[in-house]
Amino acid sequence: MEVKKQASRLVVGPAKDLLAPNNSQYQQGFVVQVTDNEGNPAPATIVSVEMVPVRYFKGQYQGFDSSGDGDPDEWRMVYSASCEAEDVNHNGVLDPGEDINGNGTLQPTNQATLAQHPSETPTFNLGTGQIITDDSGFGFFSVTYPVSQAVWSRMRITVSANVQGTEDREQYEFTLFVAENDISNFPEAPPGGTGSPYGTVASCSSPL
Ligand SMILES: [Ca+2]
Ligand SMILES: [Ca+2]
Ligand SMILES: [Ca+2]
Repeated sequence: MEVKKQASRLVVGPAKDLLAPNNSQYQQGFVVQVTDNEGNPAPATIVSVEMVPVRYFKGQYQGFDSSGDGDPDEWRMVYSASCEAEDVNHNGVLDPGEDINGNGTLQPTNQATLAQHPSETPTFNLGTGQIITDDSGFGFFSVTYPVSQAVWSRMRITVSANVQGTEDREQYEFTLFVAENDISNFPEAPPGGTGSPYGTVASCSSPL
């Protein structure tokens, strides 16, 4: 009788809280976990990590009355447009036909970068773009970005690993997180100000 084997699993997602290493940046920790065909941890597995922007958003934060007393007390973002990232071939260069909003540069500006996790190991090797998992099949990395990019850019992380001869890939898409306590002090300005760095007009073909 043939025993049906479980496929190996590669899982990636955000870990714990959003960090603010300084006033101008956020840092979000991520964890990957690799499991082999029998459902056991896959230690010493090389996991490649890549990240590309997939969308950017236009719009602005507006004061919102969450307590119901008639006065605004927190900021909520109101999107006017959701636009496909202009760098469709993901090479980081503005190619003919990519400049949809006609401003001469790529949007989003792709200021989010992969980095080592600030405290957890094993972590991301900046030189190779890889993590080697620990005995439990875990590995860690982080994404750092200017606070002004939070909520206005959407990224896609792709992790891949070769487990027992099979190439596994997993993706995680997320809009850059904003710290809750940075938008709950209305009228103190939200990170980066009230407007999207990509404009407020409800059209992806305008830079305004
Ligand atoms: Ca209120
Ligand atoms: Ca390009
Ligand atoms: Ca552009």
